[in-house]
Amino acid sequence: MKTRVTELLGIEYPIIQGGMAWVAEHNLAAAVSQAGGLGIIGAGGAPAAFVKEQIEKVKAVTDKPFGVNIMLMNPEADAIAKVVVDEGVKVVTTGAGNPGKYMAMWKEAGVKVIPVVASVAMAKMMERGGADAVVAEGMESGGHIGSATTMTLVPQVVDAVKIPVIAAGGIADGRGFAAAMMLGAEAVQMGTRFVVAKESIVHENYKQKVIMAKDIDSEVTGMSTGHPVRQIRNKMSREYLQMEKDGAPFEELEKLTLGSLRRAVVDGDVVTGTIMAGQIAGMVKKEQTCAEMIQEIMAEAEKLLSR
Ligand code: TUI
Repeated sequence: MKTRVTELLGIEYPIIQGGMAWVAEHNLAAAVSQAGGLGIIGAGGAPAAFVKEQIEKVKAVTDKPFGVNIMLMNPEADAIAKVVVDEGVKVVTTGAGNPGKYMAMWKEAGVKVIPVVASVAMAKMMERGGADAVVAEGMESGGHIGSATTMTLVPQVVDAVKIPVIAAGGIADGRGFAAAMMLGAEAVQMGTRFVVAKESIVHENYKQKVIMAKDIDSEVTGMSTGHPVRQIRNKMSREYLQMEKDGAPFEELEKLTLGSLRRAVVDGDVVTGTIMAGQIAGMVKKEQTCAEMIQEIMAEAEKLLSR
């Protein structure tokens, strides 16, 4: 299936992997790229030196294109923005902020820039700044989210910009893929389904929480702090929401979640850790290889789209 996004990125299938902090490391990124999608290393809150190592590890196992996601709240974002240029990374996606100040440097180096946006205004600003495409991410997504749903955001962004739009949030199978295409998207970004991939190094406890999750098992913390984060409900999310309700100061809430994503992903602490996942977790039921996932989604989507 050819779209402007497959052409832009030189990939076989219009499926890109979300830049999930702690989750999207070299094994997952390489597997998605090898399977014909676009694998992404998620820099999350990691130091620049670590991101550089991850890039080298992906390069060692695949010649296929891959990208790096820069979470812009990372204090080392400036350094990581330079690392991607020095390492000759072909694609950068960004999250949780405005990558405007890096755009000229990346364009100069020939890096394809794909900011993740949660609003039409941000999509237009990114297009003006020279973005090659945008990911329009709905609030069905896991992790840090905006407030519009995928169903409403994607067509509005498609109408507002000329660059290709990649849909994200609530997409995990061929039906979601086909629906995104109907909304005008030219690729999809998926996170939650790839969390449970065989190649994903995520702790088995975390994978089981995603696999066992039902439709309404996620909730959003941090509405009051301006950093809403979708995660699977557990002791940590309940405690956080209770503290928010009680009017706890921002610093105290921050302290509660410090290191909590790592605790869940790496240590498998799914009680006091934060289990970031999208609403579509309710439909993600099996561990498969990235290639199996991509093949299954494309076969189903092609059948639906040819009806
Ligand atoms: O970035 C994400 N998802 C993320 S980042 C993340 S790491 C984290 N960990 C703990 C607490 C908070 C974050 C986990 N999940 N998705 C892309 C995304 N970007 N969603 C929303 C936005 C966004 C928000 C505001 C993009 C731009 C923006 O603009 C703000 C501005 O500077 O004007």
